Amino acid sequence: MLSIIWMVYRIQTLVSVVKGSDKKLASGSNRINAILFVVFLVGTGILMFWYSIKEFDNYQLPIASEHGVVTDRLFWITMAITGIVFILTHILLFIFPYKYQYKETRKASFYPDNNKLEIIWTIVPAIVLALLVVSGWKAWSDITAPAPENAHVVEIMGSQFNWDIRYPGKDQVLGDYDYRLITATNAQGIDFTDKNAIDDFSSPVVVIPKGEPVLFKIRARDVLHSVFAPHMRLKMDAVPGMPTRFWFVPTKTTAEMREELNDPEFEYEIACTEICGRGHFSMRRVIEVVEPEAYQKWYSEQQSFIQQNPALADDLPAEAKALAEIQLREK
Ligand SMILES: [Cu+2]
Repeated sequence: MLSIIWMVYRIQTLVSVVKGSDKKLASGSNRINAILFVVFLVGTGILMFWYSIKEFDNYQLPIASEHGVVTDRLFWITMAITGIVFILTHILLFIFPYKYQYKETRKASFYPDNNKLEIIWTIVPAIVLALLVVSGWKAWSDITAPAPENAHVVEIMGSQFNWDIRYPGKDQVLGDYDYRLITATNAQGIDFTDKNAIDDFSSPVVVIPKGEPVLFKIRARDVLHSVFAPHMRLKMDAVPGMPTRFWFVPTKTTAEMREELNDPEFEYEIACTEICGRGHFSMRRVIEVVEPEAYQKWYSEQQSFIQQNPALADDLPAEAKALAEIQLREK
């Protein structure tokens, strides 16, 4: 097959040599190529707009946190500016090859430089980009500023392939941890010799109150993971050996969002957004946003790790063991 194509090509070349048409600067495909540029522009343009409009609701999830309004506004300002520039430059990029396709009768003019034009197209984008970067930087430093004192703390630890959730318990202080203490029952390596750890508890669902600051303390057990709660506009890497954090204020309860979306099955979720291995896709945790009173009630009803796994108290030093035993009696 290839040799036939090669033969045909050779014959064509020989024929053009005989006819003298090989002296021409452009072949017959010059015009076709020029037209294909326009076809590509229109075709991909239509595809892009069609897809963006069709999938718009999936890109633009309803916002359920205070700072989400700020990040979305920044996103759309950036999108508008870069979008307009993108569309204009691409129209020029593809229309010019068509308009200025090779013609025997036309001669290109020599136009080596224009300082004024170059200054304009350097300074204008520099100013616009500086404004975008500065406003983005300002928003980011506000969002990542230290959490308020009264923030509700939730620890989220990523591992292959799960999120382990820990709450500080009644004392509102998370106990220490150490990776060397990790066992099958103590997956998070909690150090129960620290008295702050005795009342820590775990939950299969991340329950948080509406309208109050929540601080996620994030870490990873093995590889890089990343906490992503799209409705909260929250994304933060979970890095082994380097704790990270993100605080925010949820603005709509799960029930309110269900009503708004007219979807009784709706759940807020945390997904892992760092390709962390084979089970990456399964790293999902539901976030349940409830009214503050319901949160307090739920919080006070939870059983601590020690209450759920009394064996954890066995090897503890006397002081911690005494505290653990008080808890076990309360059970
Ligand atoms: Cu992961």
